[in-house]
Amino acid sequence: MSCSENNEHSCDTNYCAMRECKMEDYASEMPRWCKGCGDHGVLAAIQRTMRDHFVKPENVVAVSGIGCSSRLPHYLRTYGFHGIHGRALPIATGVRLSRPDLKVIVTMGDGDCFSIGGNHWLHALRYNLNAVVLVLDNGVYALTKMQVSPTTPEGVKTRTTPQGGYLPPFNPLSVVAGINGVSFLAQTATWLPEHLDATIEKAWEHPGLAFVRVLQRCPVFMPDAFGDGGLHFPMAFLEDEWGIPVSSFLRKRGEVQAHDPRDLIAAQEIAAQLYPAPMGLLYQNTDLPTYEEIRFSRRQKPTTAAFRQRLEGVLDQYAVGKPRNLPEVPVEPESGVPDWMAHRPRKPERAAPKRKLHSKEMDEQLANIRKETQEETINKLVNNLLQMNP
Ligand SMILES: Cc1ncc(C[n+]2csc(CCOP(=O)(O)OP(=O)(O)O)c2C)c(N)n1
Ligand code: SF4
Ligand SMILES: [Mg+2]
Repeated sequence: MSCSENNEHSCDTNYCAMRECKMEDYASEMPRWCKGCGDHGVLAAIQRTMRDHFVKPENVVAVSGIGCSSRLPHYLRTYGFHGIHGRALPIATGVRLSRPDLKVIVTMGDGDCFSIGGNHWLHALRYNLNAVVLVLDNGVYALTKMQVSPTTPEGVKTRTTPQGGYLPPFNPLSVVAGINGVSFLAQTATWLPEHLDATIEKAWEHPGLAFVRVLQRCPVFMPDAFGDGGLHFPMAFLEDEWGIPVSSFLRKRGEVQAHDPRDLIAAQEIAAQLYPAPMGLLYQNTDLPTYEEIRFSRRQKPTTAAFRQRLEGVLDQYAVGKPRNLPEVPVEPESGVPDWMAHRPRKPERAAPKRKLHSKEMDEQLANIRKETQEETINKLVNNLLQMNP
């Protein structure tokens, strides 16, 4: 069969693996995000990374929870799973374990990941699943129209904190850097397209769970979270030959801080630094095994026949009619009482209440018991003696 893309090889699929994809090949419907929303930039950065890495859309699954940010899989022309609030990571784990041949990219919001999905987040990090995990952190619950989130800056008014948030914001970088098993931690921002692109590209290439916190502008519900949409936000760009390149443009936007991303202790110190916000690669360890590698190396993959047999067994339990291994369908007895009712265990008969004994009666009964016991014991002893000396 000739190639559907007119490439110079024979190809028997409509999706030629050697075809070249353009940006529009990764785009589906028109995004419904607001004008100026940082989510647009993240979508474009993912699409650019896929194009530059010659990734075919059919080899990717985008998974999300619920929120503005979680609408991303709708706009990316790959396989997608718009999950439920906070549960993107368990879904992604299932996808990876059943289809390790597919690349998984997860997008979540700050509420989605750090709040309702917090528990899943911690354990996914520990598992070191092979996936790109982007948290689009705008410091607010945006989809539900401005409730306080774990990363809302202190004192900022929201619909659930009309007098301003009471607590200092949660620091996700410190949490990630403190978990054993973490293999990749980076921070970038939607108002720095070139840094965002380079960070997503680095995360895409990482063999393990690449956790990226993307500071995301939400001009509608949190316009001041990052110093006028990032314009006056204090940043420190981490520089190293293993890290994210710091261009001359970025040098003008903030400080430059030397940091070796292979040094976990240094990464933990930097993660705790709130201002200037560390931007770039905080930590990377490419030697850690992924969860899939551990799982598949210790488990024997069932053969197709064994798998089918197991599946048939499960399906049989739900078979209509006269399934195997299930009791016969009960027949109506003549009395008209359904069999299942007739054989229903009855309530146990209530025992007749014990009569209270007077003390004299009780003494007599005790004396009888003693007498019987004594006689029994004497009989036993006599029998034993007889056996010993017949
Ligand atoms: C189980 C559950 N709880 C709550 C909600 C309501 N809800 C939908 S989106 C959302 C918050 C979204 O905020 P975030 O995760 O920060 O995403 P953003 O919209 O800011 O991108 C909430 C609370 C829900 N859909 N499901
Ligand atoms: S409400 Fe905010 S986060 Fe949601 S689409 Fe609009 S700008 Fe983006
Ligand atoms: Mg949010």
